[in-house]
Amino acid sequence: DEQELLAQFESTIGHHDRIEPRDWMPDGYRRTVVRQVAQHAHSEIIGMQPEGNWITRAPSLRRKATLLAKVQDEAGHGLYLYSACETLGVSRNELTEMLINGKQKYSSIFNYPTLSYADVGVIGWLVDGAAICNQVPLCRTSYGPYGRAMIRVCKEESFHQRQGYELLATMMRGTDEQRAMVQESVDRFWWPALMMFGPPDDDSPNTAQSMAWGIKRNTNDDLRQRMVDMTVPQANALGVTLPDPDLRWNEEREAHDFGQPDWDEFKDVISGNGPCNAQRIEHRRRAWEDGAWVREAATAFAARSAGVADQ
Ligand code: FAQ
Repeated sequence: DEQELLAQFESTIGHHDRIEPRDWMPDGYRRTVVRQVAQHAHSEIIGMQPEGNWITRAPSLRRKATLLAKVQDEAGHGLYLYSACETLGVSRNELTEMLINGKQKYSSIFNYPTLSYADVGVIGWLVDGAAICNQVPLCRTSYGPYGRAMIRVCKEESFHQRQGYELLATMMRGTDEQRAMVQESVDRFWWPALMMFGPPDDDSPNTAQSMAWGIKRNTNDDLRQRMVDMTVPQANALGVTLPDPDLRWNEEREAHDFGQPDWDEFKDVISGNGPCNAQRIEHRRRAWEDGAWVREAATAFAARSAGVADQ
């Protein structure tokens, strides 16, 4: 009965074992995993747009090939994550509809424009850097298909992060104008990158329950702190300044003190009013509509092939 199933579920969670698709789970657990994994998948897919904007304008063949590969990886991550979500009984079509209708979210960071080529490097360095901080612990998330997807995704994100850092290191060895481009981009992306970890812990409605269920392994503020501590030495090595006058090493805590992002701006962006929200969704809607004939043809072909197999 239900009581027994719940006890079994809680024992699995208590032992840090995985919940698998056919296991019994509380409705709230299922809803929360679907919400988080769907948002994650949507972020990968929408996240192709800001960098995709620079593919035709990459400064060399090598940079173009690298950027193409990275953006393709993001499509792959999105597809794994949609598959992980489908194990919980929602289809990719339904998920895409919920993205386009605004019923599900995607990461705030992809609602900012990419204004210069340095943004490609800064997204790799800071945005993929933040993604790694957030996702490495998710390899141990309690939902099996999500955790296993994260293992491969994290390996690819590490390549993306190095790619961004190497691009910036090259620009920083270039002209004064190139160094200024990098700094200007860091100034625009630093605070939005810190917002990726979500609202402060005392304003995060989902953290306590998601941690109790082992869906999240760390709080938002904990991971944000890790990101700052990881990034400061890299910024020094690059020779860029992080735009935070309150940023300093705290001997006692053995961690950096830092300022707060503008949380009103964050709320605006996640309610659909960021600089590029409308453009991102419009682009996705158009791609979805333009692809309808491919889905129809694939479905018709699959049905015909199945018919042939039956004969
Ligand atoms: N953006 O109670 P919490 C990538 C929402 S990396 C938008 O703290 P939770 C790789 C939250 O959903 C980016 N919304 O929520 C890449 C909730 O709203 P809801 C993707 C946000 O879930 C790199 C409300 O605020 N990574 O794509 C954000 O416990 C380069 C209250 O917040 C992931 O998705 C935000 N930043 O914690 C691709 C990682 N923060 O749903 C291309 C997995 C919060 O109740 C290029 N996700 N909200 O309406 C997570 O770890 C968690 O879901 C958090 C949020 C930490 C994002």
